[in-house]
Amino acid sequence: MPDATFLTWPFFEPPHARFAGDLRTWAAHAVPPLVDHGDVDASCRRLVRALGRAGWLRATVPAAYGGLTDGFDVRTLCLARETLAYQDGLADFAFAMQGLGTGPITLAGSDALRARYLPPVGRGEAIAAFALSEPDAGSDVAAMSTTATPDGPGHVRIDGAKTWISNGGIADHYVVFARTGEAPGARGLSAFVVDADTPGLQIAERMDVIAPHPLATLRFEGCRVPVGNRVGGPGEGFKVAMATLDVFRSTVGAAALGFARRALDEAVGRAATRQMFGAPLGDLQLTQAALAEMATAVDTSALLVYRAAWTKDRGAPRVTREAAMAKMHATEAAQGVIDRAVQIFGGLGVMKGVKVEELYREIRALRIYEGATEVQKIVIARELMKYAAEAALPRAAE
Ligand code: COS
Repeated sequence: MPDATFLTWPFFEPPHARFAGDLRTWAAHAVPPLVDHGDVDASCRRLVRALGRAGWLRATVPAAYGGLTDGFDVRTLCLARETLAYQDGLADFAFAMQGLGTGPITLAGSDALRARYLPPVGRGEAIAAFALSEPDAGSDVAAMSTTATPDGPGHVRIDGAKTWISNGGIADHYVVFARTGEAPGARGLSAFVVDADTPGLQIAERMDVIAPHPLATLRFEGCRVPVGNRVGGPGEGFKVAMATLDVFRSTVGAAALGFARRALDEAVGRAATRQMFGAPLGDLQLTQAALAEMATAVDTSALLVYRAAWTKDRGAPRVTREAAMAKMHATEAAQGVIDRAVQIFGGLGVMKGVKVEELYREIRALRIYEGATEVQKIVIARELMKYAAEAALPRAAE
């Protein structure tokens, strides 16, 4: 049973603790039979359906469209991801992508788009995806080259490619970001919802990665989409993407936290039972030092993740700095915690089928996707510099 004492922290309200406790109980018995890491497409479809039927996906859409709370409750999203990641990476993935894939619609979509796309996603009857990255524009979003150009009355045509798209190949719809050219760079992008069966949208390639999940490159060739499918105003795509990432970056940190907490628990269990030099491994001071540092890393991640989530839930319009810190720290710290857990397991730690081996593969991509650690550093530093300019901090004499 994972440590749940953090739920008494002042960041949370009673419904949060209930949500986390109930989800933990559900996930422990419902998730294992649904997951086959050798068939990630079928597993994710099963997981989305089950998460929807059990009501957990209601956390990914607003109450007006069948959801749990008025807007995003970021603490609930983070608790869900942490709890599901503790159980299984694919369960976390299936949950998270429903929220990220419709996040732009929730935050900036028209009532018509919300009414059409959000309820089935919240019930687990449709699968969502977020298509931002391109072969030559991952971290540098403003450099994207996919275009959406006017094509007859009331339509645009989308041409280009998107890559590293989670749920690519199994999604029912994608929020696609494209250059519409209102202005150069970041100010000339717009977002559109594209149904998966729209002519001109093809899955160009399925991608296999060290912790497999549905992932693909998409190709758009003359893909006609009604202008009414635009999410937000013309030229507002970059802001829509960034506002969505402001919400979901904290949740990536939460998933990393779930992996790290699981690795810590596995390591403590191993240290308590594995005999070495005539005593449990945990009697060795080097093991104790490792466990102490791992536990501290887990708690610092939790503090940053739930600080960011709480700040957003309290109504802060932007949590760019807090979310970037949470994502950066929690993913980097989790990598270290899991690595040490593998070390404590010794040879067993790198054997397929052993949980820490799975965690070792699962954590790696989180330091890269939704803004690599290096991007988070840029984001945090820019926020500091902005603050320095606005607050007129004391400057050294020139
Ligand atoms: N929320 C709302 N608006 C935001 C925002 C946010 N978090 N961040 C930036 N904006 C706005 C800015 O205020 C600016 O608006 P104005 O044009 O009105 O001034 C506009 O968006 C452009 O911002 P900026 O000049 O900072 O754009 P850059 O191209 O320099 O941004 C970074 C660079 C690195 C910050 C950005 O490209 C980024 O976050 N990249 C990582 C993307 C990512 O996570 N990719 C992974 C794919 S998702 S799985």
